[in-house]
Order: sequence, then structure tokens, then C-alpha cells
Amino acid sequence: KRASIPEPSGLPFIGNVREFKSEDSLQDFDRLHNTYGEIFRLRFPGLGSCVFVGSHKLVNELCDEMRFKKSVQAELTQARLAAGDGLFTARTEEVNWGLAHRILVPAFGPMAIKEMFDEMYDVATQMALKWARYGPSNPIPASEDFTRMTLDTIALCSMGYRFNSFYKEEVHPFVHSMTESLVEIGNRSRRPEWANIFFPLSERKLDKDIKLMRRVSDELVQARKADQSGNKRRDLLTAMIVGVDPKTGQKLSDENIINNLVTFLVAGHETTSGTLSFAFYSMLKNPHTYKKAQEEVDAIMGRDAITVDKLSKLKYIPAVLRETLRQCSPIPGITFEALEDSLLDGKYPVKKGEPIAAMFSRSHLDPAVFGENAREFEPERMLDENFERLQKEFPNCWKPFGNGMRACIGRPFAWQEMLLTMALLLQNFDFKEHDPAYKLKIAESLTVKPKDFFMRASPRHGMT
Ligand code: MNH
Repeated sequence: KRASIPEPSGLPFIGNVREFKSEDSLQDFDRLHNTYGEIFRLRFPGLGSCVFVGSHKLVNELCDEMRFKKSVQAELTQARLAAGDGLFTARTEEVNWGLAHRILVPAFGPMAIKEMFDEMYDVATQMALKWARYGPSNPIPASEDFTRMTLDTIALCSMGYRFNSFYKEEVHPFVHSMTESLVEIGNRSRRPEWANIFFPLSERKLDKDIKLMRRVSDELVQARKADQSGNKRRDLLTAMIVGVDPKTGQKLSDENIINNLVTFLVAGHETTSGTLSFAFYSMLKNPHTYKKAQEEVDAIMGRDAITVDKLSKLKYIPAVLRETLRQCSPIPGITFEALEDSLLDGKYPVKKGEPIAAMFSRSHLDPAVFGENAREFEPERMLDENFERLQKEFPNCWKPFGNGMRACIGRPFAWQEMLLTMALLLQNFDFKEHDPAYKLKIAESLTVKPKDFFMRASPRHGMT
């Protein structure tokens, strides 16, 4: 009882590209799922095809590492121009993935992350001071400032480098090149390789931007290696320079260290920033959740300094973050491929190697798991006990950090940074929407985040 995977009819030469016509592609995917069901295939001539799945049941099947693996194609192949065989863009079979994974897992462990707390606090406080000075009548560009904060935080914690984004109107040249190259990497992934010859200016600019990012990263590595000051920093850069793989006894090459520095800077900030913006957007649209979150912070922190220990006592705020990541995953889908020709759901044939995208933007809203109110923001369902029960009954129903051995290595880092930021902000400010009529718009690059989202902040304790 084989079935064929539904496919919208395409056009010669351009295939299904016309399906992407809404303000953002998430709306297009939602529409396609509504039309074709929880699985369909799109074809992009010159680029190949991709199967998209949007139900919990099918996503759960893809998470089986005996049958499927992470697929590095399309955008991820293009991203290799900048990040090479860094952890995110490496194929699992590449020697350097296993090597860097084994060396870096301990560097992202609970002790190491705790040690980064003071530097995270340092950067988060810079943002809070800026917001205090904005005062209650100026709109705060939430997404932009969260991006300044998360970028400064990952650079400071991972390699001891200060971008000082809160002290500059202009972004740092590294950040400029990173943003520009991500756009071009996106453009490149939407055209066949042979067409690049028609974009010589973009190609040259991309090359220049990538060279700049890699030169800055290289300078950081060389500066650290040459540092004779008895500097005892134990950050990710140190781990990569001195770390020895317990399995092979090998160390990382300079080339691979640079690939991973670029990887951390990119992967380590957009996602965290997007989650914080979505969290504040959702809380402000659902004021009872905002009130509960602030009451929790007041009960646990009072007006005292925030500590790692106090963060671990929070119950509701983690639920707010989990609920945010369920509804608005900054990485709205990840791509798998079958290890062998295979049948999905026992009936849909897929060929070995064809990319299959697990769309969390859809599967995280599956009524079979989350009920008829799946599209409502309800942090209660994500409180520890409920969250555990849900995951037991519906394995892989919440996957914002990816799957299995290729899951996010930065999760504990992001979690601590997000809890700290939420606590610090709710402790010190009362927030309002800048424009109550604002409806969520999505900005897309490699990740998604809110576009044009502004808030107002009144200092609560005469903070100056
Ligand atoms: Mn992160 C992989 C989501 C924060 C560094 N991350 C992934 C994947 C998802 C993801 C999804 C899997 C991608 C795939 O299968 O193709 N990451 C997030 C989210 C946040 C996040 C939602 C914040 C919220 N990530 C961070 C931070 C860092 C980081 C912070 C760095 C400090 N992530 C990575 C790296 C990988 C990754 C590195 C690749 C890991 C691997 O494949 O070995």
C-alpha cells in the first residue's frame, strides 16, 4: 500500500519557486501543509527536490538515527563557504566533526557555563543601562538590542573579545560582514551553482566579507597563542587551542578552530536573540503570563543581585522560554536524509540522500500533541511536570534544539543567558508594547525573528 508524496504542480525551469509568495516563507509552508497535508515535495530545477513534513508523527520518525541523519545540502552547503567544516556545517562522517565535538562537549558543560555567568551578566547589564536611559517614552528596538547583547555575549564568553555593540551606532566590521554574507549565502542557495557567474559583484563581495571574518578570527587565535601574560582564561578558544581528543589524541588545526569561531559567532547569537524577542512579544500579547513571570522574579530575586543559584529556582520563566521555542522556533526546521531508500509512515517512498525537512513551525503546533489550543501561548503546559509528561507520551514533540548527536551544543549556554536576561529585565523594568496594534512580522535569514518589534520600558526602582 504505497502512496506517492503529494506535489504541487510546478512550472518548467522554475519548478515550485512560485509557491513562495507570502511575506515570509513560514506562511507559505503553512499554506502548503493546509493544501497538501503533512507531507509534500517541492522541486527546484538545478537545485533538486526536498520533502517537507509537518506532523509530530513524521518528525518523530525522522529523529530515528538508525534510519536518518542530518543532511548538509542547500543553505548549509553554502554556509560552508564561511564556516567550512565547523560543527554546524560539517557532515557527521567528516573526521573534524567528531574531533571538534569530543573536544568541545566538555567546554560547553555545566561547570564551564557557570564560569561564564559573570561575563554574561556584564553584557546584559550594559543593555539594561541603555534601556534605563531610553526612559519610558522612547521605543526600544527589542530585536536589534537583543542581537547586540547576544553577539557581544558569545564573543566575550567564547574568546574574550568585546564587540562593544552598545557603545557604537555602527556595527563592528565583523558583524557587518557576517550579516551581509548570510544574506548572500541565502541568495546563493536559491540559485543553481552555474548561475553564480551572472552575479560577479555579489560573488566578489561575498568573498571579501568571508575573508574579513576569517581574518578577524585568525587574529584572535594567533593573539591567544602568542599571549605570554599568564592569562588563565578557560574559554572555548582555550579549549580549542589546547584541547586533545581523548579518542585519537589529536588536536584541532588552526583552520578548523577558525571555522568553529565563525560558527559560534553566527550560531551562538541569532537564535538566542530571536528567542528573547519572541518571548517578550508573546508575554506582552498575553499579559497574564507577563505578570506571572515578573511575580516569580520578584519572589525569587527580590532586588538582590542575580546568581546562578537563584536562576535554578525559576520554574515559570523556563516554561515561558520552552513555550516560546515551541511556537516560534528561531530555526523553524532542520533537514534530514535517509541512510537507505526508505518508506515514510510505512508508505511514502523516499530515496537515500534526498533532503527531508522536519518543519517544527508546523509539528510544534500539531493538535494531536498540543490539543486544539496548540496555537495559543500557554506556558503552563511547559512547566517541568507537564513538559516531562508530554515528552514521554509524544517523543520528539519539542525539538527547537535539533536532534540526537547533531543537536545544539550551545543549549546550556543559551539557556543560562536567556534566563539571566529575562530575570534581569523583569526585575528592573515594567514593559509595555510600543504599538498595541503591532502584529508579528517575521524577518528571515538563516534563522527567523520578529521584525519591527518595539517595546517601552519604565525603570521600576529609579534605576539610572
Ligand atoms: Mn544551536 C546546532 C538551535 C543556541 C551552537 N542549534 C543547532 C541545531 C539547532 C539549534 C536546531 C541543529 C541544526 C541542524 O540540525 O541542522 N541553538 C539553537 C537554538 C538556540 C541555539 C534554538 C538558542 C535559543 N547554538 C546556540 C548557541 C551556540 C550554538 C548559544 C553557541 C554557543 N548550535 C550550535 C552548534 C551547533 C548547533 C555549534 C552544531 C552542533 C553539531 O552539529 O555538532
